[in-house]
This record gives sequence, C-alpha cells and structure tokens, in this order.
Amino acid sequence: MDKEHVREVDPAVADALAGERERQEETLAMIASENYASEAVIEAQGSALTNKYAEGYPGARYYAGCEYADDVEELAIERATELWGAEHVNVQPHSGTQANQAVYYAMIEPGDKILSLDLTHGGHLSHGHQANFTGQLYEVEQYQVDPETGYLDYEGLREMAESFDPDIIVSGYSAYPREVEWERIQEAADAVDAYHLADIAHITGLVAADVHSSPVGIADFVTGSTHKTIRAGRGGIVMCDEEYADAIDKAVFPGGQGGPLMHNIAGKAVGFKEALQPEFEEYAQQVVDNAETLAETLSDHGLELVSGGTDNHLVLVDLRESHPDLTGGDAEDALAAANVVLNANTVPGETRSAFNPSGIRIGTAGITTRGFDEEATAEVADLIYEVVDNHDDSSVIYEVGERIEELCSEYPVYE
Ligand code: DSN
Repeated sequence: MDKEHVREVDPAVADALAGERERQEETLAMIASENYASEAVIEAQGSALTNKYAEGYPGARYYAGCEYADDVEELAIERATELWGAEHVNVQPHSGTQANQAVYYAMIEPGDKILSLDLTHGGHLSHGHQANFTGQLYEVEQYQVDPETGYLDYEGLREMAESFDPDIIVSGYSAYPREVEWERIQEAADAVDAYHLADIAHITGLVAADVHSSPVGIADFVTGSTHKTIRAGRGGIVMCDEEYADAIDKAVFPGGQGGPLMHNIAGKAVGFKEALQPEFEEYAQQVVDNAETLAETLSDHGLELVSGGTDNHLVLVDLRESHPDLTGGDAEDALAAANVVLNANTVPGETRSAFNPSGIRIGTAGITTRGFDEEATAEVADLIYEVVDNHDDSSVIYEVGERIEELCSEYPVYE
C-alpha cells in the first residue's frame, strides 16, 4: 500500500486535524482533565497496532499474530505496576468510566448499593448519576462536602454508610481540589463491610509521583484514566490486589469490552515510561505548585474558591459571591474568546443548572507541560481574573487573548 497522508486522502479531515493542532498551540488547555501528550505517545497511538485484534490477555489471546501486542501490553502493565505499586493491573479499559464499569460488574449485582460523592460536589457521572448506567442499575446514595469548608465530610460519609449499608463506597473525584484521606473512607467501608473503589482519574500523575497520597494498598480497587495528569495514551486502568485479579480481568474482557485498543495501550506504555523518569516527579510537583499560585492569585483578586484553595492540580471558583451576574458558562465563553480553555462547573450547593452552573474549574497540568512556572502561572491567573471581571468588555477580552497568544508562543507545546 502506498503511504498516503491524510491530506491527500481526506483534505477535510486533514484541515480539522491541522486546526486542532493549531488550536492546542495557540490556546491554554486549562480543562483540569486535559493535558498534552508527547509526540512519542501520539506516534504510538497512531501506529499500525490500530489494525490488530487481541481479545484476551498477553500469552492467552483469541487471535494469532499477537506477539507485538503482547510485548506492548506487558510493558504497559510492568510500568504501571512500577508507577502505582498495585499487585494487579489491567490496562485495557477504553476510558476511566469503563474502568469503573469493570469494578461494578465484577463485584456487585444490579440493585446493589453504591455510596458516592454527589456530582455537584465534585463526583463523577460513573459514580452513580441518574443519567449514567450506574444510577439506573444500582441503588445510589450520595455524600457531600461540608458546605462551610468545602472539604469532604468524612464523618457524614461514615454516618451515611452506617445507615445506607452500601455494597461499595466510591472515593476519588473530578472536581475536588483537596488531598483525600483514603484511610478514613476505608474505615467507613470496613465498618459496613463494603468494597472501596478509589477513582484517581484526575490525580494518577500526582499519585505516581508521590505528590498526592496513594489509595493503592488501602482501597480494594483503584481506577483511573491514563491521559490526564499522568500524560500517557488515552484510556483507563484498573488496579487491585491479586485476589480480585481474575474477576476484574473477566469483567473487562469479555464482560464489558471486546478487542482492546492496542494502539492506545501502546500510548499508555510509552507515557508510563516517560512518567518513570525523574523529571516526571519535578513535573508533578510543579503542577501542584502552579495550582497553589493560581489559587492564591485568584483569591487575592477576591474570587471565592471552593475549600479556599487547592492541594492538587485544580482550582474550583464559585462565582456567586464575587460576580453574582456571571454564570460559569458565560465565564467559560469569555475566557475561551481570550484563548484560555477551561470549563464551567457545578459547585457545592449549586443554585443554577448543570448545563450553566455557578463555577469554573481550572487545571494546571497542561500549562505545566508547556513549561509554565509559578511566575508565568501568576500572570495567567491575573489574566483570567481580568476576563472574569470584564466579561462584557470585548476590548479587554481581545487584549488578554493577544497576551495569551504571546505566552503560548513563548511556551510551545510541540516545537
Ligand atoms: N471528563 C472528565 C473530567 O473533565 O473530569 C472526567 O471524565
């Protein structure tokens, strides 16, 4: 087959791909779940492994010709084991949601009970939201953060566990800016003889680099996605003790998925190798330092932050006090027009809708990959505030957008 590039085969898609690459170069990815994968990870994901069917696991596949697929999956597993220290790792889930699905499917039955954090308090759809299969197949109750402090209400969680008697307690969050005390959640799970699933999708990289405490060895199951703070190929992962290995593997395949996306698993392997280098620890520490600077600077400008600050890679701004007429959606739009790409987010005690909520969530994983330090992050925080405070002023938005473009050229993603 001749090597034909996308541009020759399909100019319309080529235009979109080029546009996306340019968009990523010229804007700041501050959606807290996003990051910029390396060229090596992207190359692995764009490899010929996309052609290969490899149902099963290394050494025990349902198809011939899996020797290189085996190599890649074994490397991904070996490196994940080194990064997070779990006894057993499954790298096949297509996403973090599919990783969670595997745990529920393996360990509980439809109608069983899940206790998890409310989505508007920082939880995730796949933890029991009504719009998700988890909210429809299982009986769900949800704990919350303390309305005064914005920190997890561990006592409340324990009391709910004792009255609800769940089969599984879910911890790990999508919009919670603080360190999680995994042991306290485990104590609640132990008290009612429930499984504990810790979904570290957002903080996989911080946990791997030891800048956030790890639930591995505490919770029964640890799930995550592999493209956020860990910056590897897109997808999910499940980790557990050896005693659950067989049940989890069967729940991933054939239970919930068909052929593994071997090209993505190659991207995971390459990204995990990168994360095992000493520079990754520096990177993860810088992500947290930048988030702290972002939080302090926005706070100094008078913005209200859920929990008052951050311990991890994200900051959640509640706009209601400082800018009662500005919704999260309008703030998201104004910032996007100024080349800062983040997302509107619900906040604890949400009084608007999930579609146009009262907050914005801002993450530092992407800008840290670009090389931003605290000084550069403080400038970005100032610029974000400028836009929030002048969201109706197109000349301010234009000027901020110009400065963000300059910063993007100073800190390129891909040379
Ligand atoms: N979509 C991700 C997030 O933004 O948190 C979670 O799946």
